[in-house]
Amino acid sequence: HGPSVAVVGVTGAVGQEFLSVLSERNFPYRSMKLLASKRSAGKHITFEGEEMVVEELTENSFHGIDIALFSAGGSISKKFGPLAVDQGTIVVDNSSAFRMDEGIPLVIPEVNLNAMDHIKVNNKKGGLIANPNCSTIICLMAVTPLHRHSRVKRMVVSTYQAASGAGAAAMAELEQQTREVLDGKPPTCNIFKRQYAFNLFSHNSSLMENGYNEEEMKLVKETRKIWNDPAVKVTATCIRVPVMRAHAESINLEFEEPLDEDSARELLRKAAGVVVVDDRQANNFPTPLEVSNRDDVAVGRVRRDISQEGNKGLDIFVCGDQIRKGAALNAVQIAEKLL
Ligand code: 11C
Repeated sequence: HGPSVAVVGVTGAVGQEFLSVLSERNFPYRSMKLLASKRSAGKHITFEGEEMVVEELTENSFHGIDIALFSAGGSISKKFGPLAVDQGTIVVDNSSAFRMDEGIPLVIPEVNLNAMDHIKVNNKKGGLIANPNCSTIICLMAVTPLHRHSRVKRMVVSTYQAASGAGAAAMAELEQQTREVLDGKPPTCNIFKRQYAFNLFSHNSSLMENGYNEEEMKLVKETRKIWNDPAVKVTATCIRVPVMRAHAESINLEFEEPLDEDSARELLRKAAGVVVVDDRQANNFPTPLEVSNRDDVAVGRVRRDISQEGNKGLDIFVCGDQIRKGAALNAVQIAEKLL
């Protein structure tokens, strides 16, 4: 019983995490197909105790597949996503290819599950659901419980983003560079073309005409779409830091109605998928290391923004595993909701 499932991009960092999350959550599947580029086809992967062979992704890969989890980059999604949908497959796409397309639901299950109400797995019609960018997911997991209570008018986000957001090769390069620098050798700079270990730099996505990079504009546009609130004001600065797999975000909020810090903490404590780590006495707050390999997004440093009038501003600090809730877990949760 259960749907037939395909994982596209299975050898990547998110692809591997898809398998871990599917297995950990006992996702009910009838069959599992592992797909990747020609380069990776033929590799052996052990999944749930069974040795499986990675197949090459082709136009015919989706025959009889109910749900396909895609994480192989935007161009692969653009080419193969619609082909899969035509064959009756429901695609959950982790790339940015379709996120802003009208009619494509952009979903964080805890936030806007109703956006995918019309997509069902058993009518064989196919469909496409987009997984938001990791920075957006981690941010909105923390901010939405507050926004539901008192509408957020404006949000200023500053990110500290891990290597994993740029893929498995970037994670490997961070490790390699760290060793090289400690050994007094010149660091290997294949991925970001600069020293990453013991450094940080503005996010590597393309700069746009307005001076923002793509990652920053994703936070702006995706928030508006997910909240279905075109008026919400968002600005962001995205920075890559030498952390392995969890993003951190400092978020400043301006609310329409007053919201004090105790009420905010209470709302966050009750929110699904959120854990509050906010111990001022011990100076203990969320860290990327402590949320790594964890499902929940951690929130702390909850405090009134003293620069805003009338209890209408808060500052928070958020950490979330980029590969897990930022990508694979969110996509698997979407797939679960389809069943
Ligand atoms: C990062 N968020 O951390 C990026 C990577 O739109 O899915 C994912 C880009 C995307 O670098």
